[in-house]
Amino acid sequence: MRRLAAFTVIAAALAGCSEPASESGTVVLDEYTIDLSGSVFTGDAVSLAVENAGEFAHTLVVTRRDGSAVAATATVPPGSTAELVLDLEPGEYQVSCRIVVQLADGTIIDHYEQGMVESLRVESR
Ligand SMILES: [Cu+2]
Repeated sequence: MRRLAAFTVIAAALAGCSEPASESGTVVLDEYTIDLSGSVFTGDAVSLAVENAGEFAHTLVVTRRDGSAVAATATVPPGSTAELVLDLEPGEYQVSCRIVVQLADGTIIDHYEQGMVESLRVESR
């Protein structure tokens, strides 16, 4: 918990925010799951620690219900953690991994299709 709080302040400072993020959470990416520490956030800004516990690279993309993206990490290598600070209007969002790879035999592996998609609800205070 103490480590997450420190991350929150640092991430907010890096993003140029005048106030620290008011809520934090963790997201664990794996093959092929997205594990959110909680799906409802109430803060104005939410700092997510996005950990890749898998053996492949993953991303975390936050989209509105119409599919438009509002935030995204860079590609998160296996064993790494990325910080993502969200400042979202109240509403329903989706978080997903957008990695798609084609194997040598032509097989396409779409992480979204494999199950890397979850819902995220932001409520007003
Ligand atoms: Cu992925």
